[in-house]
Amino acid sequence: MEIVVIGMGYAGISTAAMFANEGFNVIGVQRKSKRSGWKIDYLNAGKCPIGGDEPGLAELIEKVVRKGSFRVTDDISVCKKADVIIIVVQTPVDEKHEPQYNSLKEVSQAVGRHMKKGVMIIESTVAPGTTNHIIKPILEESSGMKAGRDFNLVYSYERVMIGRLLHNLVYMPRIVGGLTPECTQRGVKFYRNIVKAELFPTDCLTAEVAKVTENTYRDVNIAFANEVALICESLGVNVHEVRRFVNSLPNDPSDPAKNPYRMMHIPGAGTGGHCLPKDPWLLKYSLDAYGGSKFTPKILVESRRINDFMPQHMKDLVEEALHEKGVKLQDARVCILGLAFLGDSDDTRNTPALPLYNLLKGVCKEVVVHDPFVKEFEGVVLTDDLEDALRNKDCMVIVTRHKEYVDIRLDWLKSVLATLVIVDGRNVFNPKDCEDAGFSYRGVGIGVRVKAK
Ligand code: SAJ
Repeated sequence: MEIVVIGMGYAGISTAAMFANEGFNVIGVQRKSKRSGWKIDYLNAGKCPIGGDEPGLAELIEKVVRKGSFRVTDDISVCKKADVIIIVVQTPVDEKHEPQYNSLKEVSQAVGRHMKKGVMIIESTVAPGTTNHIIKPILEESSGMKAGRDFNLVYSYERVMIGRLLHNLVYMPRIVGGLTPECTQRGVKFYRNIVKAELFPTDCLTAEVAKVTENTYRDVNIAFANEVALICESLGVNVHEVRRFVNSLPNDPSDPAKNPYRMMHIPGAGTGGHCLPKDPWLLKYSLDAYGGSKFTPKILVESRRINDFMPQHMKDLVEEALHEKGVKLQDARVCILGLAFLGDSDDTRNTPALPLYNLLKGVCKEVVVHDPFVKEFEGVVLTDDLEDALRNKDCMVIVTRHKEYVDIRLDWLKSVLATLVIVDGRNVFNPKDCEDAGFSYRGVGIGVRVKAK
């Protein structure tokens, strides 16, 4: 069977390599864009363009490219021989939180022009209603075929998690939403080739709502943790102590397998990535675009605002901690540790480090960013030399929990910093150890006990 995977991103590459390893002939399609065009030659050389730690992925790509069952091109006309076309292009939201579907629409147009009768089209994260209201009409119009009758249309989303790309594809249950029951059935049969976990059949719309809800749930829970963190700071307690106790509430003794009664998330410097900052807005957009009802969601909107506020809060903590050492923000040289949005990853999409960098850059004497995985980032002074980054600085700000930072020793830090100030956005350091070592310490959710007079 011929499979074409359009969009060589985290999900596209791992999906293509998995199917290529299961005996399918897979062609990846990647447009020659400034940001990602280089991946075509890189993948065809059997190399993995995804940085950070992705167990098994680099070896798998090398194997299937050498075997000749996976190759990449920018020529979308390869769709004409495909039995299955999987569209996994990015669907970002703009500053008005509206989904930007231009690349998805262009791709759907092109697929429609080339696809053959009987093909199955599968596509990825979109606002609920998009498959029915946008993708389907474009495919029918540009192919002259009828969805459900002449070709199958399925929505099935990846549960992509940085650091677990391959693992999740195989071991995570998967929702398969078809336009018709026949589409669903064919989609379930197709994914049985690589998914070892349960496959849940449903319709497109339900699957689309489930995907964005899955991430909105997480974003709201992180916002809850961040709000509790701000309360703890004001009350002078440590949110991580509070969280430990809250989550110690035992499972239901009569049914221990039940989910923990409490699963408070971890407060921090903000929520980045390609999922959480976007999916709540896709859910809200679908309500406005297709929902009809005048109901306006409040919790998911307010949660986005709280999470987006955290970089500003980090700047406030930097100002407060420097002040304690008698250093004004405008005189300070600051080092931000971590540009990636997630620990031990090179993924910088929607990273909370960028708004913090921009907030500080405009005010401080100097701001440098360190990251062990991110090699370059337009407009950011970036280095992967930790000592160089920290030398003679007045404040070290942790935004990303890279392992390299967890290993930093306070006595080493004292020998490189000019002023002993730590602002901890990921609960890396022990506040008391820092204070005992002479540092001014601020952390998200770490209340500063008013020093007894
Ligand atoms: N974050 C917190 N507190 C938390 C968890 C995360 O502040 O308790 C921050 C992280 O630092 C990061 C951002 O949120 O900046 C996103 O973190 P994430 O762990 O959710 O990572 P993502 O964006 O890769 O999320 C993906 C999502 N998976 C899919 O979309 C299929 C998400 O639904 C998963 O729950 C998550 O991976 C996961 O669990 O790893």
